[in-house]
Amino acid sequence: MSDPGVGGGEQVKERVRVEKKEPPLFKVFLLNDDYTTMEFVVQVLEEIFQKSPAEAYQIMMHVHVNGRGLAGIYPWEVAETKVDAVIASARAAGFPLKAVAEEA
Ligand code: TYC
Repeated sequence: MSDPGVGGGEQVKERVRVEKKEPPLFKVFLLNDDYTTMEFVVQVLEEIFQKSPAEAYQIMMHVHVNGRGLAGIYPWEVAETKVDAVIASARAAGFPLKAVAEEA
């Protein structure tokens, strides 16, 4: 490799890339179980994930039938906070509801 050096007529790259990298996103899924009530899952989707009542019901039924369902997509810190909020709220109410975050 030749050294571009100074002078000598060769162009020296003066600017560093300023490309902005988007932070990675994480999908938060709710998992089905046999004990958490449907009403509680709908409430969690409305209160923690800001879903409308209709959307919350639809997502809850999807989880109930398919085993898991997407509650939202967020940067890591937000996704982690949502998962913790679901677990804390469920445990306080005596339900085993689980949520997990996976890189989108
Ligand atoms: N399967 C639960 C029931 O029949 C309802 C439920 C739905 C639980 C979604 C968890 O993430 C869940 N009561």
